[in-house]
Amino acid sequence: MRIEKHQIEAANSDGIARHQKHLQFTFDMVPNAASIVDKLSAFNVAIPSWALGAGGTRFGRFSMGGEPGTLEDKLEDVGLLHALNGASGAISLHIPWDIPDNATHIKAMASQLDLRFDAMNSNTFQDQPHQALSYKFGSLQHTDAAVRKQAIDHNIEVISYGQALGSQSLTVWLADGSSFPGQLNFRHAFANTLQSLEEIYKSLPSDWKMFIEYKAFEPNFYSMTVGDWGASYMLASKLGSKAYTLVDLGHHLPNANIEQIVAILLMEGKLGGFHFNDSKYGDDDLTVGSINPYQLFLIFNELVEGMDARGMDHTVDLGWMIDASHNIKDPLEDLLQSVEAIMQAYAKALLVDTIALQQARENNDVVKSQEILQAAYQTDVRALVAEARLQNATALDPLGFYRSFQVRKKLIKERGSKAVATGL
Ligand SMILES: [Mn+2]
Repeated sequence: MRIEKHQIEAANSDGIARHQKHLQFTFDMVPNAASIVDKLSAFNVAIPSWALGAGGTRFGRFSMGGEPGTLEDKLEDVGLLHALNGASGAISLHIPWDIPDNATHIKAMASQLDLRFDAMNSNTFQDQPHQALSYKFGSLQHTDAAVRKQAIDHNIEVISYGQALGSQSLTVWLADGSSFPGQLNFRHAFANTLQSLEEIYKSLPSDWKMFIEYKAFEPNFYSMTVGDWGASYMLASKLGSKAYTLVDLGHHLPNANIEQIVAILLMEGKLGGFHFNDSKYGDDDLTVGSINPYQLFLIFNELVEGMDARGMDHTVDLGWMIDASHNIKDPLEDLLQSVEAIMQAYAKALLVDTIALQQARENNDVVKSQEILQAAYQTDVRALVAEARLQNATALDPLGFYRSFQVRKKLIKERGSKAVATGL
């Protein structure tokens, strides 16, 4: 199904007077409001193809009905989000869950929906039917060169699928590691991983980036071979200028200072991409901003400051993506909430008084420094985010439109109540 512009315009007319009032108030309070709206309207966050169906846990999975059963359906779902918020104009595909059998057709469909292809994701964390060798004991780290070769070849194949679609990056996340002491020679596992990545890197087109994602624990519970930003940074540095570290918010040990990690990686020119989600206990894959929105703001504060310090373009110089699992909510509603939380954190980071903050820091005025950040964080930026959507001719209230238009009900009618998306 598609949502037409005139349907959105009609719905917007209801709330426009209230919005204008709210916007005027915000413009009066925020000095650089107009430029913030421009930056917000240019900002996009990629939607991963695996987040469009209901996620599951080890214990169960509860389908929403009307889930996208094909790659075309997935594109259509992201197209719906983008039509509503104007900020979801990219999709990140996962191979083998989303093999584009007819790349020309898929590309044409994406361009109709105003979508581009973000990072391609390889999968060596599970075995596929008809796969010759098992990844039970790892992939790029494996003791057996034949298993490593199979995993290398898979990644190279993923690059070629991405090239056909116009993607320009490969994200490598490895489940490799060990679950018991003694199982693994840490040095050999790391060396094998580096050597395997070098093989993949050789096949990376000159205008592509390779993102190396780290994760502290799970599925392995004793050691993860790429377990933290240090390991990822080391691999990215050894590989070369096209390799970068990717930060996933849920992939740290509890209470890690993620904003500091982001700042240091950015300074070194080695932060490549970002996976947004939120968590309470571990890699919980919850809705962005639902548990700790202040941390999200502090991260964005470092992102904006660090990118500006290097003259980077906020919209394209880092890979922005949501990586979450929607277990009990309608995935599309959850994604609308996630994008909204990201836009709000970004907007708040843009209104930090950086000159005053710098001065307060130089004077070691701890109280003033904190006050400056809090003043930005506590500003109500919702009207600015909504105005950015209006500039893009999208919905004033995406979630409200989604519900009143009964999108899920229509999707169930179209695809059936038993339609299940590929993925975990
Ligand atoms: Mn991730």
